[in-house]
Amino acid sequence: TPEVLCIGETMAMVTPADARPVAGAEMFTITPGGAESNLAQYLAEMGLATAWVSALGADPLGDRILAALEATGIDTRWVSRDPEANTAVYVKDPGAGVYYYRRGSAASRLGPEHVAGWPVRTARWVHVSGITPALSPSCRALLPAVLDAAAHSGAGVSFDVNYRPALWPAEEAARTLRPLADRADVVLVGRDEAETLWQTPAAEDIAALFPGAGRVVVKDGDVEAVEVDRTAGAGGEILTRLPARRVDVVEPVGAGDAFGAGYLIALLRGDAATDRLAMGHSLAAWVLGSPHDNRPGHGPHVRD
Ligand code: KDG
Repeated sequence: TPEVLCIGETMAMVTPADARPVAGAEMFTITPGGAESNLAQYLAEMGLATAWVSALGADPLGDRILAALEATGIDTRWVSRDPEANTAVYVKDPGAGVYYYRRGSAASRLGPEHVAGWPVRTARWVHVSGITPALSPSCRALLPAVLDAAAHSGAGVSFDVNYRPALWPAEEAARTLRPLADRADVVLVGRDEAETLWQTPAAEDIAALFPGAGRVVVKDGDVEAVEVDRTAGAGGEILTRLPARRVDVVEPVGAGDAFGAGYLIALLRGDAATDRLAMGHSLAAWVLGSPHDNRPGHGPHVRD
């Protein structure tokens, strides 16, 4: 049985192999692109029994994603294949941005009725993100069902806010994500995205948005990370801040997932607050210095 479940859509990510613009590039790579499975990969690679749970189309891109994620050690037993929908596609155009082809995808058709079939009750930890509620009305109803199941069994929950402006307007995201995140044990949120969504640039004010969460971790890119910990009870809060390592940033996408993975790996093995943030920074530095969203095997350029 998996110790950690990561739930959310993974797309077939198409990237020009030589970093030329998509319109003129000749060679492309296709790898799994999804915030929750990115995080799951690091956990699996660190030896935690980790399952990624989602839906894929019954198509070759789905086969490819499944094979690539299984090769990293992720348990994919609970991934369903939908014969009536496609695997979503995500195109990264160097210098121009990212393009989603995901409306009506297999994962967007998931809903609360699927949760009973997933091993939430036996898991120690469940990781979800604010991307899921942006995908469809049924996906928006999915996270409350996951949170209910986790609350019932006592599984811990981490929630990465992961605001994706291409998917929905800030006002709607702000209204939807805040009460969901507030039910988590750990909220992971970028300083920038909190400012966009809730106009709160300071870590202390960001933490105050989620009074129900045991720990709020504010990631400020390659500057610093701050953890506000309320788990000691009695209304007390312990604030820990740790500057990030110096990195030559090649491509920032995926650094938030890596940070979250490092933080959770450290939390789950009982490390102290400073070590939790340090582990987050270490994995994030790895990704910041590489053109990839994940795949820690690709060389970093870290200056110490
Ligand atoms: O965190 C990186 C992800 O944003 C990327 O891999 C794709 O999951 C993705 C999304 O929905 O943007």
